[in-house]
Amino acid sequence: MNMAQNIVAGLDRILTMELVRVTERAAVAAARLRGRGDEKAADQVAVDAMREELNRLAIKGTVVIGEGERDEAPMLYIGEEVGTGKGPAVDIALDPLEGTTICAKNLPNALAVIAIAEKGSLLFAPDVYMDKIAIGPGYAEGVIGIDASPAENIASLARAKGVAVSEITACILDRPRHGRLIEAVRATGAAIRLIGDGDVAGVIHTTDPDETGIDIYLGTGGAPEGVLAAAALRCTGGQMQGRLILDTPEKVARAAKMGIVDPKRIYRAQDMARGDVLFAATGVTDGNMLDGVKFGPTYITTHTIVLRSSSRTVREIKARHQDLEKF
Ligand code: VTB
Repeated sequence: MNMAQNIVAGLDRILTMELVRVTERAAVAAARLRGRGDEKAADQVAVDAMREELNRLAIKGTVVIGEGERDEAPMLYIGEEVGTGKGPAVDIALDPLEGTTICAKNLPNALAVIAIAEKGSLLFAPDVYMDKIAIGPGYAEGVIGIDASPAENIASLARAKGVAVSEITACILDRPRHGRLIEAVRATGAAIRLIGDGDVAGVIHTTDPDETGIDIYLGTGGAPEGVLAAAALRCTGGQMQGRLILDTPEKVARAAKMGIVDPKRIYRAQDMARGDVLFAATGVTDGNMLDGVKFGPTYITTHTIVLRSSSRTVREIKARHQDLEKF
């Protein structure tokens, strides 16, 4: 096969497999610290492992969504150049351990996550909250909207799905700020899956309701996590809308510095992650879609989902690692 065939649209598809190694490595590192009550340590080992593996890739990568600003995060900070430097220029959004608390408590759905896109294609999101709404694929555009009430969105989704409202399940982060949202959803008769953390997984779960039991994601969570979730939805199909919560002049100014001119803008998934996008997530703890890392007597198993937007391919990779030196 020549290179021209290999680079069909946008990113080189070879990178798909490379990304799997990156999230596998971070997930194994974090999994060793599952249930130890030490969020920081679990995050740190995941960051170290992901960075080491990422730096082996033949890319000229820039971290766009990372561990934080340069002064607060020594590794995988926003703006850090990663990869060998010899390869395509790409933007990277990552979270080596999405759900540090989940991992520390050994609860479901902690993930190691990465998304990669052509240079300039990922939203440069400040670390503020984002109001989010998402549903899976197969629905007409406009079935849900961020400015409609929870009752309207749930009724509209139920109609489109052809079920009673009582058969819809919404996923919401369990936070005091969601008190009114939770009340409004409960008043419709729909069910709620309350999650402690991990709204990247929460959004992704809407893409496979038969497997996960989740039809819609609602509520506010981190904006960086919003971009990661949008990257996944670009690959699986589905609809998402997000709006940054810039409720102080300081946040508006911070966002403006990152190039955000309209603080009230509603971003769809395709606005947050444009062009060809690759996305990979490996389970750290057991979850609704992915199994967590398992440590066997002589091997380690990992479960990864890897997605590519230009072909809409969804791959699940269960790996048995027998050379444990690499971890
Ligand atoms: C979510 C969730 C993350 O932050 O984005 C959440 O996905 C939002 O922030 O796992 P609050 O915790 O302040 O509500 C996490 O819980 C942690 O990064």
